[in-house]
Amino acid sequence: MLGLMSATVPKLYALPGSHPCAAVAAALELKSIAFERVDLLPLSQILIGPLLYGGITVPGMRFGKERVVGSRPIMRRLDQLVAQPPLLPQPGEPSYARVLEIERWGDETFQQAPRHLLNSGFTRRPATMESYVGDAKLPLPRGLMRPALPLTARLMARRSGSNDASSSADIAALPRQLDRIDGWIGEGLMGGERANAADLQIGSTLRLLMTIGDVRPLIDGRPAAQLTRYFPPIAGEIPAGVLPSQWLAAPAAA
Ligand SMILES: N[C@@H](CCC(=O)N[C@@H](CS)C(=O)NCC(=O)O)C(=O)O
Repeated sequence: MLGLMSATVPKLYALPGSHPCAAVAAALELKSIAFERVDLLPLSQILIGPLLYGGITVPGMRFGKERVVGSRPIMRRLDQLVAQPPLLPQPGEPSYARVLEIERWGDETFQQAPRHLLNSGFTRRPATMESYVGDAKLPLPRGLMRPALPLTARLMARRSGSNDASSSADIAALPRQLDRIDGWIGEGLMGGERANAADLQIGSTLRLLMTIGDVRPLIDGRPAAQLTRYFPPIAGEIPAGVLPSQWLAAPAAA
């Protein structure tokens, strides 16, 4: 086990609510790897991430002196460090390349949707951002962070390229994306008894999307919604009615 290989407990650098961080945390739990989670303040990772773990986005990890940045590189490293249970099918299996490709899509494409939609919710109602902190231990008391929430929300939106156009396009694209995910579950590539890397990547995104009251009804009841079962309950809520109702007209008609 990892404890025998390294004297120091691996550290996961994260942001509260972050979905790729949740995917990595679930993989660590699945493999019974003890780790220390360090929650950063939003945007602080740009300054201190390079020093702490060698990157400017989370998740980042340190295994002793080794630093790994990004949910997919971390998943690959975890499989090297602790083989069981594996996060991917065996390389010889036909599903191997498909699961890797679904995971890549989950990281490069699907991951952006909650980012844009949360940023749209936070800029409209900055107080909702605090609900995502849950019981995370942050380096500043919440009372001190509160006055900075409106500016933080605007800066996060700018950094992610989130605006009304990107968010309404993400909602419009969601039904077809969910059809794809339901299809992969139907093919047996995802949704098994034990999560694989694609389940963790996409399930964490769905779980975060389902904290947005206006979006949740689009996912509820679909097979895709079952992928959230690999995760503990999430803190945070943007109540229904915060996002403009016209954004929901296209998916409702579909
Ligand atoms: N696709 C990358 C994305 C990482 C990413 O963008 N993480 C967000 C949090 S969910 C972040 O660090 N955002 C801050 C920023 O870009 O400044 C991964 O899965 O590791």
